[in-house]
Amino acid sequence: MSKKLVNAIADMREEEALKLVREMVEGGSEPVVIMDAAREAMAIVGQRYDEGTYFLPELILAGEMMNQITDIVKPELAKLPEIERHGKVVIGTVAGDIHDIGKNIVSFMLDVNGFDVLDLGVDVSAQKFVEAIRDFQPQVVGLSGFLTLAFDAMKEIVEAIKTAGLRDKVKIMVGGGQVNEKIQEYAGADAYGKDAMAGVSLAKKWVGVK
Ligand code: B12
Repeated sequence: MSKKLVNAIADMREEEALKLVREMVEGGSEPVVIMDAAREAMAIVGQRYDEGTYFLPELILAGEMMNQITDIVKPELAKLPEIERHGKVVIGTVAGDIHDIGKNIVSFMLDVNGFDVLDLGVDVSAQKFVEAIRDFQPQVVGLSGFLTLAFDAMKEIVEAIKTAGLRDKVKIMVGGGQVNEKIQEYAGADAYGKDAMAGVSLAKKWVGVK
């Protein structure tokens, strides 16, 4: 069933993909399994775009499918046995960048792994991050970005957090498409996470949970 879902999303068969997700939910599949299939499909979509077989309309449709799948799966989380909450995370796609598929997966995985997540959405300014840290008081901040110009935005956000006197209150992780350890260093963040599970591991480590 997972493989079928991966193919349906990757091949842009929207109705079939959503039907499969509903069937998987009804059949008791774990939300994480469904989201993992969706993530695998998105990687294929990305490849096809890079190879020149897919263009912007396919990417937009893929983004919409991801959002619809998340909407179907999210309510299922509430039905899971209550898990211990470990801490709080503020996350967002940085200013100038609207790619949110990867960030949404990270948000989702943090949530199912016991974190209260405040997702600020896309194109989030340094000011918004600073305000959210003051109000929500997270232990962890996640900055997502897929464009090259996101690297400077990440640096500006970390600087603004420093200027606001909040830098020692939070650990900051960065991730997304072309982000790597070098960008993490450039931005002045604490760590780089290559995927959603890496983000979960970092957050757990920082709040002292195994
Ligand atoms: C889908 C997509 C889009 C969709 C986005 C839909 C959406 N709702 O997000 C749309 C069509 C809107 C889009 C628009 C654009 N895009 Co685009 N897009 C892509 C594409 C194909 C896939 C990105 C994606 O979502 N991948 C799927 C996810 C799941 O990927 P992932 O990396 O595995 O995600 C994991 C990690 O990154 C990590 N992660 C992510 N965030 C975080 C955060 C933290 C804290 C942690 C720990 C981990 C983490 O966890 C994720 C889950 O495991 C990439 C190409 C590619 N192959 O990557 C181009 C790409 C990113 N886009 C690109 C460009 C240029 C654009 C546009 C400027 C195009 C245009 N001319 O308008 C606009 C940007 C507008 C803007 N201001 O942002 C370029 C960027 C080039 C660059 N160097 O800057 C790319 C690389 C394509 C290319 N090869 O040229 N795009």
